Amino acid sequence: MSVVDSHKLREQLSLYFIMGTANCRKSPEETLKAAIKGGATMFQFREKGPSALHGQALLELAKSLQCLCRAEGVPFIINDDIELAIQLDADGVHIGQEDEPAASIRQRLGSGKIIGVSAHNLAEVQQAISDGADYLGIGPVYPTPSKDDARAVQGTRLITEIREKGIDIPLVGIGGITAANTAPVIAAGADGISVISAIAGAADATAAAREFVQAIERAHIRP
Ligand code: 3NM
Repeated sequence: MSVVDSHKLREQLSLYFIMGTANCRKSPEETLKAAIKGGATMFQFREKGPSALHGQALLELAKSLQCLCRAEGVPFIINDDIELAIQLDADGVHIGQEDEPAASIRQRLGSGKIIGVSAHNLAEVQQAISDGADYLGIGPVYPTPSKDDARAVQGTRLITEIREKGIDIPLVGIGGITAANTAPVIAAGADGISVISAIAGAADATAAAREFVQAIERAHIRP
């Protein structure tokens, strides 16, 4: 059973920034600092790809990003690597469909940790909920440059369907989201949006995050 406060989690999911070294224009630390300064409310460390760090270098970077998050009161979530999350006492983990189910991860992490699951259809959504996921990542909403094995683009259809069925779990839309195309994702019923490239790849990550904050606020006022 999860003891995560879902009201607080919805707020934390508002602007959920994700990145690893491969995604950054500047250093990961500078990029994360800039994104948080601009208003990112949650962070996921996602170290993927051929240039991904391993071993001590991975641990050192994860610790330094966690330290930045702690200083700003932003939850620090680790993608996939449950051992690293346990070692660092991270605030949570995010897993895909290929990973160990949320229920057994919950036992290993202990109570009070956030578990997010990527889901791409209603069956995966229902399974993740019964496994005890705290929040879902639903995507790809738009075409994405950041995930080689992304599923078919699905727009906001699944988010709408989840809410129409009365499923109330906290969730974010992900995949190709920019400040300009944020509004339909929030209007469909997402609590927030998850972003890699539109912030990590921006010349000014603070300005990019600020644009998202404004777009999200506007979308809540005028759905
Ligand atoms: N998961 P960007 S799409 C990490 O569909 C990830 O589950 C997705 O990056 C999914 O903001 C995606 O650059 C990449 O499009 C998101």
